[in-house]
Amino acid sequence: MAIIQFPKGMKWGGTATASYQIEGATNEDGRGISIWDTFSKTPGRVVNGDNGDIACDSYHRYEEDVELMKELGIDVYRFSVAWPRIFPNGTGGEVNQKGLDYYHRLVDKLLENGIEPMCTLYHWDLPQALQDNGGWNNRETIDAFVNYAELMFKEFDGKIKHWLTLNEPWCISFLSNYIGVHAPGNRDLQLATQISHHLLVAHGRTVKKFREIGIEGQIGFAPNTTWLEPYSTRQEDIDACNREIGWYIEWFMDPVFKGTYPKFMLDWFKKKGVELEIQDGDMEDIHQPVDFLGINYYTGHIARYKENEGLLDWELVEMNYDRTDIGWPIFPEGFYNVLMRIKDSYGDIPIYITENGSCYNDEPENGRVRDSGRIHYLQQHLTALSRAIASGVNVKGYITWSLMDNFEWAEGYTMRFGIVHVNYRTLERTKKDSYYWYKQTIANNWFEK
Ligand code: JSK
Repeated sequence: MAIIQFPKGMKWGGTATASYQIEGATNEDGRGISIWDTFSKTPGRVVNGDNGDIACDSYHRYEEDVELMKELGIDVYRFSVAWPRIFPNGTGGEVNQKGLDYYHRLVDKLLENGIEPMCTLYHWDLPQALQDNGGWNNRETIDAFVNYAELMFKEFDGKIKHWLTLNEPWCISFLSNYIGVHAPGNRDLQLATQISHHLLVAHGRTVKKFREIGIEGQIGFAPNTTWLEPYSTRQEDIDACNREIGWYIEWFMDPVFKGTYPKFMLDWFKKKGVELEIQDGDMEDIHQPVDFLGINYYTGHIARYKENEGLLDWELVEMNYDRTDIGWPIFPEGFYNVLMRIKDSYGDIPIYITENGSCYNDEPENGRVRDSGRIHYLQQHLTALSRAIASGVNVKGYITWSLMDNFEWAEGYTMRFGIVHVNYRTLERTKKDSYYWYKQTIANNWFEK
């Protein structure tokens, strides 16, 4: 038996959302079309042809969802705003008041229940009208984003104190435009890399705007991370793993914290034929102090060098580690290593774990969901987190993904990450065993295993 204890003042949270993953009501109250509406309705893109038209119907059931959070005892709820609910065409003078009203209802309900809202401005639902104009490859999208962010800051000043610009910029750029698995589904390394730069400029200019207009609160961004441990001490294994990690961590964090791209990654992109266009002032814009850093971590593995035509030059070595139901190896040491690498590179920046969680597809039996796999995963990763805290990583809070099962992007409704089960036919919510375990852990600020 061992007790894992967390620091006093540690904030506990639940994240349900990306807007598109839970809200539904895609045709209501003037919401515009997003790239995920288009993508999910394109045959072959999403498992079973699933889409977010109904999802968890949180647009209508948010009060019930806040009740679930209240009983859980969380301090903070991380959610995202659907840009096309605010500006149906992405930009222009027309603000859709009904879209704003929804987020006011949600935020007010959270505040009434003593739950702090943490708002992500961009969690992947780009207005389709902007995509039709080149999307994130067009620098006009940067201006449109800053304009939308400014409106949100002013509208919710005093209510929302924690803001995130972008969720998982690696996914927005490379997964969506190089690997082609997420919307808009391109497969072009040059395009994807240029988009990663535009995203960083959009992030930096938004932070600048936040300071200029003097908004009360804190702002950061939430990159996703992974860890590959080299199979051997051969230099080529070490370098290949380092580049994979650097693709997520240093590529996105060095510009923000140091004002430069990491040379080892620039060299690598160049070798693969990428020519990055950086305009005057871009690096200064990106290099804005942020108040905190969000970290998303799910998985890692062991890998070795393997020559490859594409960007990646590694292959996984099957270690027969346990995997979650989505097939991702359970690798809590990677979580610790990621946090230590960030501390070594960027110092004591306050960190919120903005996502960490697991996919287990357990169904209710007689009203109970026995998701012991998820509890085990949480125990392992919270123990890794406590190691990082003991080693001086400045962790302010932990937010699990996800409050409830929802639309898992290209996997549709087949992959469940929630601590609350959602029946997608009846939309009934059922608390899983992990919900009760997490509730107890939050109440105690420790757990025993
Ligand atoms: C989960 C990453 C934000 C929130 C959650 C999916 C993801 C992913 C999913 C990589 C990926 C697929 C598949 C193919 C081939 C080669 C969400 N987080 N989530 N985060 N990331 N890969 N090479 N590296 O739902 O909305 O890749 O990859």
